This record gives sequence, structure tokens and C-alpha cells, in this order.
Amino acid sequence: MNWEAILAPYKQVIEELKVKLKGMRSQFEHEESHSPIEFVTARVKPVPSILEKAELRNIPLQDIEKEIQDIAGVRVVCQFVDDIYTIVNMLRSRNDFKIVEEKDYIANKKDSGYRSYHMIIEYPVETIHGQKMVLAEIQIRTLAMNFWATNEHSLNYKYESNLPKEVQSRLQRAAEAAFKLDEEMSKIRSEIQEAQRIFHRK
Ligand code: 0O2
Ligand code: 0O2
Repeated sequence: MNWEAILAPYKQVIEELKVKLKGMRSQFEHEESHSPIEFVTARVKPVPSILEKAELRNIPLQDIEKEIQDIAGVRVVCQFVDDIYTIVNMLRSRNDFKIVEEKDYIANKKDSGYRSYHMIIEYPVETIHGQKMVLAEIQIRTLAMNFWATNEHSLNYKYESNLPKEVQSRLQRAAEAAFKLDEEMSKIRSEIQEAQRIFHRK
């Protein structure tokens, strides 16, 4: 398989989405005091991870583009939980792509303790062979959720997804602690924002 050719449109999609989301951030910074977007990262899923996921789920190679929805992955990280829903609503009102699925792992956290808001979109990308519809996953989460997910992800990698029971329950408790932190931060949000406004004026 010519992976470079297959993945080229996905690379194009994440670059375009990154520009658009970072554009939203700078617009917010100019027009409002608080941007709901802290930072944006993106990646094309590495080929070995694509193959691993396909094998795990018995997805035939010719169905990979249809069945694996996160080959193009964009992550939007926010300060506050409310910011996540601000972004979600803004993304829903756009007309440069179509939302095909939404998964609210904040209202319904995963058993691991994972929290995030996921949107699967269908994004039209112009290629040298014409327009192609490409699936992409946008993950929207707070800094605390991101901190947790990043650590959990690397532990899982280290233990090859066979985390010892005690590590699993520790991680679940850490996830609750991270969520508590988000709740506490929301409560003092107005004070933080006031401080940021003053800092910005300086
Ligand atoms: P900015 O606007 O300066 O923040 P590329 O190498 O072109 O594929 P990029 O964007 O350089 O893409 O790399 P990637 O890995 O997609 O995104 C990394 C971006 O996320 C960088 O910003 C980092 O500064 C930002 N980032 C990662 N972790 C954190 C974090 O914990 N806090 C903050 N504030 N930012 C973080 P850029 O792209 O340089 O752009
Ligand atoms: P990567 O690139 O290593 O992050 P589904 O068929 O809906 O049950 P699917 O299609 O895997 O499952 O989608 P899901 O679970 O909605 O989202 C998949 C991605 O969300 C993962 O990508 C992770 O990035 C993230 N994620 C989901 N659950 C967890 C979790 O328990 N911990 C962490 N750290 N991240 C999680 P991949 O495929 O793992 O790839």
C-alpha cells in the first residue's frame, strides 16, 4: 500500500483544521478577554497504529478509511469545562464540514476515567484528483483532562495496555481528582478572568 499517498489528504485536513482553530483563538484574543481555546495540536495517526487498530477490530484494509475515524486527529485544549461546550456549539454552527457523530465522554466518562468531548467530522478536502471527503476526529478537553489522558496514555503504552489493577484504580481516582480540579477552577473562574483582564491591559 502506498501509505504516503493515502495519508496525504489527511495531512492536508489536519493542517487546514489547525489553521482554522488557531484562527478562532487569535480572533477571540482580539475581540474578547478570554479565549475558550488554550492550544491546538494535531497529528496523523502513524501507520503502525492504524494497522494495529485495524487488526484489533478485524477491519479489512480496504475499509480502513471508512472505519477508522481518527486517522486525522485534532485536539483542542481549553482552560474550563464550559469552554468545551462553547467550542462544540461554534463547531456545530460552521458550514465548512459536516458533523457525523458526537461523543460526550464528559457527561459519560469512560470506565478508565477518561473524559473528553469527541466530534467526528466529514471534511471536504481539495486534492489534485478533485474533492475528497475525509473523516477526522476533534477531541475537546480541559488542561486537567489532557494532563490525565496524556499520562494514562503513556502508562498504557509502557504496560502494553495491561495495566495492573492497582494502577488502574489509582488512575480512576486521579481522573476524579482532575475533574474536581476543573470544578474548583470553574468556581473561581470569574476571579481568574478578572486577573487575566488586568494582566492583558498591562
Ligand atoms: P502556538 O500557536 O505557538 O501555540 P507541526 O509541527 O507543524 O505539525 P505544531 O502545531 O508545531 O505542528 O505541533 P503540534 O504537536 O501539533 O502542536 C504543538 C502545539 O501545542 C505547540 O504550539 C505547543 O506550544 C502547544 N502545546 C502543547 N502542549 C501545550 C501545553 O501544555 N500548554 C500550551 N499552552 N501549549 C501546548 P505551536 O504549534 O507552536 O503554536
Ligand atoms: P491515539 O492516537 O493513540 O490517541 P469506539 O469504537 O467509539 O468505541 P474509538 O473509535 O476508538 O472507539 O473511539 P473513542 O474511544 O471515542 O476515541 C478514541 C480516541 O480517544 C483514542 O485514540 C484516544 O485518543 C482517546 N481515548 C479514548 N479512551 C481513552 C482512554 O481511556 N485513555 C486515553 N488516554 N485516551 C482515550 P486511540 O485510537 O487510542 O489513538
